[in-house]
Amino acid sequence: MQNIVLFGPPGAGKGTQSQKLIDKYGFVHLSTGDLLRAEIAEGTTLGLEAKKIMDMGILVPDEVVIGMIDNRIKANPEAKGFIFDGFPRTVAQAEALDSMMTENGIKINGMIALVVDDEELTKRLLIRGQTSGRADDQNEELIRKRVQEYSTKTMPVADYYTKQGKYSAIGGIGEIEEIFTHICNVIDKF
Ligand code: B4P
Repeated sequence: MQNIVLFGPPGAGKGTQSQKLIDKYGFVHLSTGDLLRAEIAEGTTLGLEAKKIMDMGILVPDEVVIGMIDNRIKANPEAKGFIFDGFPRTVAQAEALDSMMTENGIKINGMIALVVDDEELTKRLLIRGQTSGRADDQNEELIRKRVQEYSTKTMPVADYYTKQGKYSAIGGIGEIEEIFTHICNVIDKF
């Protein structure tokens, strides 16, 4: 069983590459962004609260996303492996993930970080915003807020995995297929 954390700033290609990894390796995809958007679409209380926060470009509270991930791990006892996309986004979430893994007798094999500069991120998200209908992709100021939130709260998660000897970085600019090949090369060595 392999459990991978796909890491990177908003727009780095995590969702894009996750889809390809699921097709190739049969991982169960756990994207906190997708789980939150599903709650919003269903109009749940959690979704209504999360929408307000996401539309401000800031992170939703740790306990909300940790609870969602915990439920999904427990709901998939037969999984060949999990791909964590957009989670953990804070050190507290990373610690909670380690506890959940231990509790379920599994572990994180490695974190793969997609490295993309801020200018390219802004460009990609504004393009996605033209068709995605996502309020958080439609305005440059909000995108900058999300990137800033990533720098202050999420970047320390990379150090957390580096200390465990589990961090690998990959250039996230270029052809999607080429980046995918680099990711697979790292996974195949885990
Ligand atoms: P997410 O849904 O995780 O959104 P994201 O980071 O913007 O998406 P992603 O990075 O997967 O997009 P991709 O690069 O694939 O989070 C949204 C919000 O939810 C957060 O701001 C936060 O409020 C909340 N949230 C989620 N998880 C949370 C957590 N754990 N804790 C607290 N809050 C949380 O795609 C971007 C675009 O780039 C696409 O259009 C794609 O086509 C394009 N692209 C991809 N690769 C490319 C390439 N190589 N070249 C050119 N374009 C490329």
